[in-house]
Amino acid sequence: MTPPRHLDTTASTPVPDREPGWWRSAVVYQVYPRSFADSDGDGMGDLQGIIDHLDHIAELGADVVWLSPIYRSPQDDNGYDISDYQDVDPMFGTLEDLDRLIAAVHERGMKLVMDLVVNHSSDEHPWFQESRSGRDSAKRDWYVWRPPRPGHTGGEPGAEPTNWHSFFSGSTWEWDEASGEYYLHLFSRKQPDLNWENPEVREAVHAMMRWWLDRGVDGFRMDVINLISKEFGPDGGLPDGAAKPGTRYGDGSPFYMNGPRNHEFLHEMHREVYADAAILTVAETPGVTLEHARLFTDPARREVDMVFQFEHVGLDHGPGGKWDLSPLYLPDLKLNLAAWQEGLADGWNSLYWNNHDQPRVVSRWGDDSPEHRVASAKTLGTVLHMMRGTPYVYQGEELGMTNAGFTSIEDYRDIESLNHYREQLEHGADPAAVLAGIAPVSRDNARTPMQWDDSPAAGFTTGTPWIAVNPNHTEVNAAAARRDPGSVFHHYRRLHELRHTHDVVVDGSFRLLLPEHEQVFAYTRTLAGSPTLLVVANMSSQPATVTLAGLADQLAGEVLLTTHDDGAPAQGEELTLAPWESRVLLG
Ligand code: TEU
Repeated sequence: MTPPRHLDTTASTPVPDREPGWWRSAVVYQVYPRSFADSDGDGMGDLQGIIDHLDHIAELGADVVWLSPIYRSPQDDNGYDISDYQDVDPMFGTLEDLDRLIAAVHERGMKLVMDLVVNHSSDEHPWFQESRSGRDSAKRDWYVWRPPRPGHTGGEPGAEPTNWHSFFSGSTWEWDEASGEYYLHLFSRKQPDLNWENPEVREAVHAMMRWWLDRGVDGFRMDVINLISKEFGPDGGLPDGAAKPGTRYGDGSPFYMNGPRNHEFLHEMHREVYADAAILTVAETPGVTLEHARLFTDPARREVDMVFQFEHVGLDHGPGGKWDLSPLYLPDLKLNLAAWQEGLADGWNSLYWNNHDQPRVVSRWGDDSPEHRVASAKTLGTVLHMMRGTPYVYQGEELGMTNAGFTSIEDYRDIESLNHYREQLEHGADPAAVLAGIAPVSRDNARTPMQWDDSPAAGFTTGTPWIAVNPNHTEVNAAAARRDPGSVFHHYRRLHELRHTHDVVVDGSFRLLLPEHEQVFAYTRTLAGSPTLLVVANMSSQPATVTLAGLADQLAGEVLLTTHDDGAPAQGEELTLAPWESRVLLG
């Protein structure tokens, strides 16, 4: 048995001990501060709001709180554009509030992980301000500055040093008239990329990270950390990417994703910052391959503990990419997740459906109709949480919160959605069609306020929320879920309990069953000295019948968790499941 997760809170030190590998049996809860809870009525979540609601997270049985950025920021990308890495933005509170939050998290036996956003800073960071002051600035080389394309005049379309398309639309290059060069920004023009080739940049980042560890934080979630090493040519040049159909841009990702010095930079960070700290490090790595993930997470290489991979959340992207969602084909999802389970069998996975960048999973791959919302949210939770790896729960996922249902561009706040809309309209696209593409996938689906109760602003604020509250908060809210033993909340709580009490959930090896089945997701977890864990889940809104050869004992085994108390008993190796019914069995 793994030891109890929650430490004795009466112990004299509120700082939890950190045993090496403690995160293997941990569940992480992600808080998106601006949308979690507002304590002062300005319509924006804040640190005191988080402190006020920590018991919700503790009751859910989470071990770790990951805070999306609360640093000083112009908020061009909701805090992923940082102008001071060592201060709290006044809209969220003060450093003292953060110290109180860290203490309050520790008092509850939990740990705190900070977001680390160092692929880029804000253009309002003093480092960048100094860098842009002139070509001879001492910090010029802290960012990526390049002259216009030969034969072109700076600032004119086509003069950009490369044809790369930004994650947030438009070029990745911004012309700086005053100093006569372009700077690189893979995201918005207010998020200039730091130049990791420069050792001073790396040392400044390491020093900042050490400062946070001294302040008591227990880990880092490293934003797009596999984009930090760009593939510069011998002369410092960067190549054009393959043309992106329908745009005047190219795909630069082969020249900045999992780049040549990426592993070296993370190994160096490990050595300089956390070699002896036993913190949790999770690298956010869009476009990561299994091969690179193995390298990032191999303990012997001393880089990071785990990565967020993106393959599974790209499976429903159509030919037009993320704005062109198509229905998920379940066997694709099963095979993909199984490949990661098996591929990282000697390493470690992170497990997630949701975060602040993804649409709500119950709307995306579940069924958010009144009839099936609760069961599908529970079943999605079950198939994810019974896999091997560290599960991440995004605020509101434990309530089965749904997509926003926005119908007007005025409702949206996210820079990615708004820039995409503008770029498409500039190209003559039909506004209604662009909106229809944005609605199911916009990051704002995840960012509507946390639904605490059925009051007008869902208990999120007494003021006007910065983004609209989902009207379904009258039904879908934490107060109601906590009262109802059949709620998604209590189901997630039990999933976390299973991880904390059954070694097979933490360490068992994974085997996918019925890979081709288009409705049912089934797998086993096996561990020497433990009965076999069997997960069978109907991932559809129709009943499903399966035959699980050789698993009659497990099908008749102990029911650890189910979505339907009235489920039909198995007949030998055959089982019929109601829509969105799932069972976790031990036998
Ligand atoms: O996201 C990186 C990322 O690649 C995507 O998930 C991104 O959000 C976008 O949707 C791609 O289409 C991280 C953060 O999680 C995100 O919130 C930031 O906007 C981004 O980095 C830049 O810091």
